[in-house]
Amino acid sequence: LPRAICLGEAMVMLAGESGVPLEDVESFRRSVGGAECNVAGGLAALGVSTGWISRLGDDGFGRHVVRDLQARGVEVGGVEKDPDRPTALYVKHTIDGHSRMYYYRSSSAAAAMDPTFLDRPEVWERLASAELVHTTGITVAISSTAAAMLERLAELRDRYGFMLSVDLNWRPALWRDQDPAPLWRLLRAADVVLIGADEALVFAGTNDPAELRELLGARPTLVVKNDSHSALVLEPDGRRTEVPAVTVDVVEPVGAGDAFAAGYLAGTLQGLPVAQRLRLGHLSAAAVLAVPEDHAAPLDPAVRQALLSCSDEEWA
Ligand code: KDG
Repeated sequence: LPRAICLGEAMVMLAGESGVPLEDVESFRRSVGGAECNVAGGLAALGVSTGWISRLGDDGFGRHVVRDLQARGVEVGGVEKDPDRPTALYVKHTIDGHSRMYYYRSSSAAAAMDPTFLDRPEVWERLASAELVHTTGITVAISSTAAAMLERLAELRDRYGFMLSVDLNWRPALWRDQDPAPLWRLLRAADVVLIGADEALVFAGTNDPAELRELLGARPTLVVKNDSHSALVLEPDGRRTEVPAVTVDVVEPVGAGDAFAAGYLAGTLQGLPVAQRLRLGHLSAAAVLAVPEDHAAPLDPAVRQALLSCSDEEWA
């Protein structure tokens, strides 16, 4: 069974030609998106045996998602097919240099996940033997039943002993006037919280790591990503490690945060020193920043190794 599990919704992503108003786009390029499945693909690409757990419609889009993830080396034995609800879709469209996401997911198969979903043997067996389980704030937002499922996931962590990782992934379009209290609870219960400095400002009113520590409590290791500049880790014992990002020509940024999470978490599972976990995060993010999709082909292992082991001066 996989060492790492990612739990959350995947969607078929349709990308319209950039620069053309959406109402004039005639054909769309299909890909797969969804924060947790992006992380699953990123972990698998870095050699971590990884499963993705979720629900999909019993439809062509669902079959495409499964095929795509399997081709990226992700284990999908914990996926449930719903005969009545569809696989979610989302449209990503870039105009005037900004990407916008339009969701078609409100009554999707994944939105129907609830706490009993974790009792399915295919699911609890995987959770019970995993070292790491990763999810995001998106899954809290997609439905109140999915939010309740994640409360249960935090309880199961105490029983099964996996490391619980949560990326804030603040998506205002999914929250509207929902109460974010369940998301705060999940973040405070996590062992690792990944958070972007810009989204932290909107969600928490601060991106100062010490203030985030006050707000999120003593438990989680905080990983604060400062976009293109740097990322830092603030451990529960107060140790702080910061590593500058690598500079790339950005084609399209969506998914880079998930790739960063995959790199950081793969480095954690592989027992790398904290600074190298951050380097691996930056390298994975850079690969996604350079493509229009939400995920990218894995970096050549020899290049990756050379970059991970170079000196701080060479890295900077
Ligand atoms: O982090 C990237 C995701 O935002 C993208 O793949 C789509 O999961 C998605 C979402 O809900 O926005």
